[in-house]
Amino acid sequence: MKTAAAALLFVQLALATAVPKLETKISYDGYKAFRIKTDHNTAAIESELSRLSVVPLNLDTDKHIDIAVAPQDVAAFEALKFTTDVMHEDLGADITKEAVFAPYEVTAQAIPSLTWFNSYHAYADHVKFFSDLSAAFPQNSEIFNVGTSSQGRNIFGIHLWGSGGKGSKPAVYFHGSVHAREWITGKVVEYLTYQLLTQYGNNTEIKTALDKYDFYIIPFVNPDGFVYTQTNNRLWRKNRQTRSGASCVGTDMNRNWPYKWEVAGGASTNPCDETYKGAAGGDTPEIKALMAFTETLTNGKGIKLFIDWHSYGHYILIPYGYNCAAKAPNHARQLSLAQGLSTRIAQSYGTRFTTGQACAALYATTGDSTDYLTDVAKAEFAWTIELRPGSSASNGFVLPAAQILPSSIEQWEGLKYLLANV
Ligand code: 0X9
Ligand code: ZN
Repeated sequence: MKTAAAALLFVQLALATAVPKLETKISYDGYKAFRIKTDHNTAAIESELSRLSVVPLNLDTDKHIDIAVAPQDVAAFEALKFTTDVMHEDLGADITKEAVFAPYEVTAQAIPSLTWFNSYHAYADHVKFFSDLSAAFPQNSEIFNVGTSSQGRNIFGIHLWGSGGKGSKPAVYFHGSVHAREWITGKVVEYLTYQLLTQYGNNTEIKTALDKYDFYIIPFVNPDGFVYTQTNNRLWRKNRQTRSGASCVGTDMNRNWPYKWEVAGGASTNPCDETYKGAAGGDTPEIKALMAFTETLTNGKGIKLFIDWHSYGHYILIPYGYNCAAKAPNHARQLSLAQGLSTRIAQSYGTRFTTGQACAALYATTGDSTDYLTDVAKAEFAWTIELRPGSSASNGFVLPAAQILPSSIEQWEGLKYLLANV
């Protein structure tokens, strides 16, 4: 099992120096982002980096280290002569471009227009998009709430159903935006929802799928974090929960699910770290609400397929994360289905997704959603999908808006394959 202890220490040190504690908007203007090839020298490279003001961007640091270097340290970093690719010449400039949100338009039929997928949007508009979409298809959808976030926002979802009526079929269940900065996930989940609803009436393949499954799609399971990325810090990951006695804000919701939460090595116990697991499994209001909702699905018609949408890296990850030796009973079937999905995704634009067990293919985690969904909630398939970009991209969490549609289309093609074969 790979542990991320060294990486976590690095993240902690780097954040301590790079991120001011003030509640002002953090500027990444002039930050240059690099992907460093590690060649098995991760620890040595991290030790050099600890002397510079850098913001770490990835956790799978034994393969490569992605960082944004503060303007004053770019020259010193380049003098280190690591083997690098540039991810952002100027991260702040790319964030500024990304924040140009196109106006929200609806069609004559009162359905949101496809132009929605040409840009990112403000959180309030996402909420409106889903309520408008649902209002346009009242026979097949409704908005639901699973509870409230630590700052009191609704955690909303959209429920889709087909000819069997509401709640009559096994669940296909999606979570988006658990990590606040992974903006592409909300957009892709929106596109999948949009296609399911708008094509139900005129596409047999989609009608068959929606007649067979109830879909429960929660596009923003971490609304506070998402809003914070739009108001204060584009690179925020965790929720926004404060804790007495802790000077740092936020818990990594993907380390807080109470299954094997107590196992050491796959999360941090330091509230200032990016992978802080919380003081107890399920002690974040968001995960509490999601657990209660998930239980209703398990106790209802059961969960056929769960996908937790993340970015970035191009991965389709199957359980388990907490221990590389622990396999789901249907491990071989999950792997072959994931490989089939990867092949189908590549057919649209040649995008290659790596498939494998989460622990081995990426790194070990404890308290992640898919372990809980597999073991406690009894989902037949519970996966993490890490969306664009992949390893050769000149960007990371700040994915150009021009990639929203291609990202969405390749996943839509993949989802159709999954629904026909799961
Ligand atoms: O670390 C995570 O929570 C996920 N990656 S991300 O870069 N989006 O933060 C991966 C979770 C998948 N589980 C394991 N790798 N065990
Ligand atoms: Zn993530």
